[in-house]
Amino acid sequence: MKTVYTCFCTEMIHEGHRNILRHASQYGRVIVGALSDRALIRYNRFPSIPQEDRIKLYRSLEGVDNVVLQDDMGYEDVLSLIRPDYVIHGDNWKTGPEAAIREQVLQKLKAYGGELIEVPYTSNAHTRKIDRQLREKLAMPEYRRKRLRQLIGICPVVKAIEAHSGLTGLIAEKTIIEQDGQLDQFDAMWVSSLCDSTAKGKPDIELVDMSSRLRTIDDIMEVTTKPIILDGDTGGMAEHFIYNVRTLERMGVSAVIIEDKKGLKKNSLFGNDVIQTQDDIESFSAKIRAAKQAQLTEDFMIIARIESLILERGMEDALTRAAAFVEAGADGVMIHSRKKDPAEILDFCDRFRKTDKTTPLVVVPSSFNTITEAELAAHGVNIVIYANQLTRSAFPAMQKTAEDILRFHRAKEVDDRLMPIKEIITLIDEL
Ligand code: SPV
Ligand code: MG
Repeated sequence: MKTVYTCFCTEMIHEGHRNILRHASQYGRVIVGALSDRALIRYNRFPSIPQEDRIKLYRSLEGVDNVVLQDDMGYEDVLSLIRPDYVIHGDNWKTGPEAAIREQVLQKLKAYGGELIEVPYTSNAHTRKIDRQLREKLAMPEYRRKRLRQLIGICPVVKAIEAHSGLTGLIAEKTIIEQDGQLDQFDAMWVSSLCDSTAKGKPDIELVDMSSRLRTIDDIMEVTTKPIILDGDTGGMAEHFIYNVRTLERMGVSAVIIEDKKGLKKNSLFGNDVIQTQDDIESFSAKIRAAKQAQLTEDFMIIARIESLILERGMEDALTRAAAFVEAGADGVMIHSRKKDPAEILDFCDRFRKTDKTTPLVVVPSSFNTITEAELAAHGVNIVIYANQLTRSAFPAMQKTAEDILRFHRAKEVDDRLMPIKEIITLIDEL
């Protein structure tokens, strides 16, 4: 008997999936590939039920003979293993980032004489509603909050990009690329104090208060589902920080990173060019301890950011602080540097990992930007934050447009580099 293979990534079955199965069973024995969690998060959306449960769900469906785990978005490995006579898929993958995967499947099938069957993609009010419900579920605080910890468990390295508005949130949420037959996207968002302040035309000195920062987070949350890491600056007074932790948890923020500085905070990238005071270990540890005490969920993370390398206090100081802050209850450590050379960051990571194999490590490669995510992961880094690149790319583009409109007394000359009105209006989802 012939075999037919199809890959599912859903956790709610609708008539589109049933239609695929109905068609498939006309050609032979049906094997369904369940896309693994690891592959799924690179592809379209985060699973809200574990892969074991998705496998069980697919097994229970009429017309399914067998279910296997597909651990890669590309079909190369699974097709080599199963060598099905047919692969069946909806025709929606002919365009968009998935087109490259389709091409790969066609090549592979051609190589051994298999065939691709494409059925018209089912899109109606009911299937669209199910898709929307699945997405909305992920935006709920109880799902969003725990997603960062889940990602740390699944991904070799979690990639976060800066967001400071609904629009930048949408870019973080929706940007997806295809490269060498794989799809990729960001895992999380970083609500940077620098970019949030800059967007409001204010300096990065904890002048933009928590109410305003919460407003920014809410704007981002309204239109996204990915987890949020808040740049909490110094955390302020411990007596205030504990209340803010509760608020952030309730909203569904996944983590707050606070830095071991006190007094008037200046941006770290100034280093010692400005006066910045590091908090002492006891006082910062007490702040962490109080916040961990106040926290109500298991999901939320309080991450301690160490400024010793920024302030040139030395590696030993950084390592001593890291151990002390973990001891005080910190759920992760962020180490920062403004050197172009990543050597001191890597040295810290290696030495930290000698004694601590598990506490998540976070880095922000703004200055040491030659290093890749894979290299950082190889040194034990769990989260890489691209902290300000969206703001730094948008700002000069807007400035140049404004200058050119002034120069030419009309907008025609700038039009070529603008996103068409048609595109910008479709960027925003309507209910
Ligand atoms: C931010 O993005 O606001 C940060 C990272 O705190 S840095 O600007 O590098 O200090
Ligand atoms: Mg900051």
